[in-house]
Amino acid sequence: GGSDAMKRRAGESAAEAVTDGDVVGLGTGSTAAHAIRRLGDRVDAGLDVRGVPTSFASRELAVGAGIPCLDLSEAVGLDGPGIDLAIDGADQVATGVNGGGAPDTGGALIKGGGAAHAREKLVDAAADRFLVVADPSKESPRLDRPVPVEVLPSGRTAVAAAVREADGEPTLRRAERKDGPVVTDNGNLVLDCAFGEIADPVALSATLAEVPGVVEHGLFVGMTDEIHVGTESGVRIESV
Ligand code: DER
Repeated sequence: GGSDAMKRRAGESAAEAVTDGDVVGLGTGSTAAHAIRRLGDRVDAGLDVRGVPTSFASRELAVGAGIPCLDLSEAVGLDGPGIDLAIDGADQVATGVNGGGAPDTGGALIKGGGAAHAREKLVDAAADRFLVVADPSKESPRLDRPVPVEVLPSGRTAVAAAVREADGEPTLRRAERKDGPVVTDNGNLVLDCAFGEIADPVALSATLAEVPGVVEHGLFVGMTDEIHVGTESGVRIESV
């Protein structure tokens, strides 16, 4: 959804938040791609920055844009420089505060449309600040899109059964330009799990995380620091 102009405004807005010497997590998807391209322009203009890509695709874009890259294992850990901020897109952003005592879900995300959410979550969580870039079509009072779940191939049917136990409906993600299922950068498969409206993303996140065979799920809860929403007229920046 959302026009490319709005995605571009969001991505470029987040790229402006990067300061000299930063290590930046580079998200995956078409909105984050705008941030990567803008960062490339800023590198050409003399910005000193290093990128930590979240996928094969984002690394390809970063290298093409002239952004020096670090592997996550070089950036975080004892002698690494750390990650100052991460810029990443989302499939859905919760804007509502759940009434009725359910936990506040503001800033909770569904990610994984690009099947990159395992390394995205690693990088986005390791960053001191996590900036989400989106167009208004991604915003919703409650999360209600299917949750992508990366699974070990041999565990796909066991995980599917556990998802059904949790009142979800799992669908193996089929590839388009390849026969058979989508295979992630990590060599795993993806189940898109429909739960309808998700009243308590924190609880569902914990439930999915403990299912054996789940490599990573696309609920990002309690991680968002800022949301840059590209609009028709400009950018709306929300602090979470
Ligand atoms: O896979 C992801 O989580 C991406 O961030 C992605 O789903 C968002 O994609 P888009 O920016 O191309 O809409």
